[in-house]
Amino acid sequence: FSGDDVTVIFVLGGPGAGKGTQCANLVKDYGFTHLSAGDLLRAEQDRPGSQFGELIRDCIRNGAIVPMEVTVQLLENAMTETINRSSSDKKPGAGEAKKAKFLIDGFPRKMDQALKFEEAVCPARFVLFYDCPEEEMERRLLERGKTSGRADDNAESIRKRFRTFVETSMPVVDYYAKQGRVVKVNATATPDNVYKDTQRRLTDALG
Ligand code: UP5
Ligand code: MG
Repeated sequence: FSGDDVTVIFVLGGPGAGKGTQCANLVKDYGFTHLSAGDLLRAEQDRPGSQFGELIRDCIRNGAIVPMEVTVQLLENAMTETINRSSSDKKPGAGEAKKAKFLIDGFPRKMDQALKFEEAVCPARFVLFYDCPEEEMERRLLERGKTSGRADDNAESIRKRFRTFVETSMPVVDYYAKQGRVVKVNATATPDNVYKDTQRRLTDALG
């Protein structure tokens, strides 16, 4: 893909910062397609016949990062499917299909993934970064863990996820920040207020 065909925004933030919650709002109001790398990995893990099921399960439980080849391929497939679906939906004579807009949530979490994706798939417009203190994220995840069924919503996995985020994923945010390509939103307020802030910041950034 090229930046002329598609718009990609990376949505980053610590575990439980509210990436998925805010992406759902943006889909509703702005017609983005939301691709959560974590959701795609969980679906691949459960797909009968997947050769990556065990690997993904181990990584997720340990808050470790799945080798990027797997994740980049899943994202690229999902983007292609979305684009093909929207062009086959198009009625003859309806004019050019609207440019596809993707929120890529929870990716890239490691420098090599960022470089690989931008080289092999598509450059990103910018990073939407949700900034939230650990104790608030922990509170949210433990609460969600009561009902989510997610294998990584337990105290031990959460601790590992936080560690991976600080050591491996924050450097990605810092890399984009140095290039002036980060839109930072404080994620501690209520979901509604975080969304209002997101809308304001996004309107500025998209021009
Ligand atoms: N909530 C949300 N916003 C709130 C607010 N403002 N106030 C109060 N509560 C709020 O929200 C989390 C919970 O908090 C929910 O209960 C929500 O209602 C509440 P959510 O919107 O789900 O936050 P999100 O940031 O999406 O949290 P998530 O748990 O999905 O973050 P992670 O980044 O940990 O999870 P992800 O699914 O992206 O990745 C999981 C694992 O997959 C990784 O640890 C890794 O092992 C693997 N992975 C890779 O290996 N590679 C990748 O590229 C991606 C993932
Ligand atoms: Mg999420």
